[in-house]
Amino acid sequence: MIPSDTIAAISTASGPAALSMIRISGPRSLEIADTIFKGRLLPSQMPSHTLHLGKISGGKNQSADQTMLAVMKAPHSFTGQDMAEITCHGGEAAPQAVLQACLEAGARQAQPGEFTLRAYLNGRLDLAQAEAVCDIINARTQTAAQAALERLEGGLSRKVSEVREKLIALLTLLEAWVDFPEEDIPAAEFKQLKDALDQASEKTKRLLDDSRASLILKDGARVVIAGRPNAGKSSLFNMLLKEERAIVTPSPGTTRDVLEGWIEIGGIPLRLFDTAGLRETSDAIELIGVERARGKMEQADLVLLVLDAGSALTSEDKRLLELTSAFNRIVLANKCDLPVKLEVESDWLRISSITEDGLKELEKTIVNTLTGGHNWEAGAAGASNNRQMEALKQAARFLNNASEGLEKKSSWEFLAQDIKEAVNSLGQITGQTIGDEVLNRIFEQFCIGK
Ligand SMILES: Nc1nc2c(ncn2[C@@H]2O[C@H](COP(=O)(O)OP(=O)(O)OP(=O)(O)O)[C@@H](O)[C@H]2O)c(=O)[nH]1
Ligand SMILES: [Mg+2]
Repeated sequence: MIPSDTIAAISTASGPAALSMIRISGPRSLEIADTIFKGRLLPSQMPSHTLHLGKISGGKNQSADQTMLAVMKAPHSFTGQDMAEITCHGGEAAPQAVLQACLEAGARQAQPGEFTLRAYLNGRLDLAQAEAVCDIINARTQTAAQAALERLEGGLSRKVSEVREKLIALLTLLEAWVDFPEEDIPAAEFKQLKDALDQASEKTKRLLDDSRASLILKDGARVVIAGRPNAGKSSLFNMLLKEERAIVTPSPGTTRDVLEGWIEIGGIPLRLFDTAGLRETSDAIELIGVERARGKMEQADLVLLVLDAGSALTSEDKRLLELTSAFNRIVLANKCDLPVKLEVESDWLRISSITEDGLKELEKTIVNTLTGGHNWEAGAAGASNNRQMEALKQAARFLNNASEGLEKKSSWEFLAQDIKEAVNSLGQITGQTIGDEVLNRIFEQFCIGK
């Protein structure tokens, strides 16, 4: 299972930088390092987890760079194999020369995510932890990085394994009953089974609830600014982005395409979308914009519905209020710096996209609406991608089937089958029950050198 060749890759991003790092992992790591590193000691003689100054020389004995080399011996390394990490000068030339020296000495260029894959195959990390490595690298806010770190340290895995192990214990209990199919289960055992199933369902549902936070922290909350033309959507977009990104003019129908920008509010990454003003139109280009705006609203985690406080509600506003009532939304009475003619309802927010009045209140309301008032900084270790989410949903479905089966006194075999399926689904999250194809697909998304 664990590859026996030795891989190397530049683990740092390319471009001008003070330093860069090249990583080597595999049984021949130290032998390769011995060939290319010229210092006081040979890497194979260095104690594990020590750092040494020396030069790397390439195939023609040309100096590649002055470097620091760290040795991590198996099994106490990230991958669980012998590893060397060479820190050289940054930029393009030096790291490429060091990598080239590694390859010429017998290492193979690593595929994306191959170091983490080896860590997983060696049992250093489970699959949910391996995915968290990627999430830390891609985190846009400190809170998101913190949540990913919690998953890397086993926060999600522990919760999933706890439910899974209880279910496995339940299966053992059930299997004893399979041998006596005719007998009724005694009341005490029935209650034990029912309680255990209820608890497993409850914990799985809680994990699904926590997943909303994890997913939003990882991928950003999709916040769509919508409203009729000229309400001030693009002005609000620019105000939240703190830059003049969208074109603002006094003529209705200015914005045609959907504009996107990232912001952070209260540690939550937000993907903010400015959209075309929603109205009936015969203009072919505007119509496409209106269709796109509607599409974006359908996928939103939150809609900011902008009304123009300078005029009374129009029929278009009324339609939009009705249309968005089913969404997670905040209604904004914009242009409150002007004389207000709109009847502002108590749960609407008064803002001005010109004077920035109401901005702080709006930011607070956005965070509260998205988090439901919970403190996400405390960390919610739920599923953080669709794969984990689907596995949790599947487990919840099988647990539900099992509970119903128990009530209906289905045969033990059926009951056991549902519980086994739930155990398998949960195992997909941590990787116990997953095929090579899925595994490869997951690690392909990693960057090279990770
Ligand atoms: N006084 C005042 N004017 C505003 C405010 N917000 C926007 N405006 C003005 O209203 C006009 C329209 O603003 P936009 O931000 O382009 O409106 P929009 O909703 O994006 O319009 P479309 O893209 O056409 O749908 C511009 O002249 C803005 O300067 C505000 O809070 N106060
Ligand atoms: Mg606009």
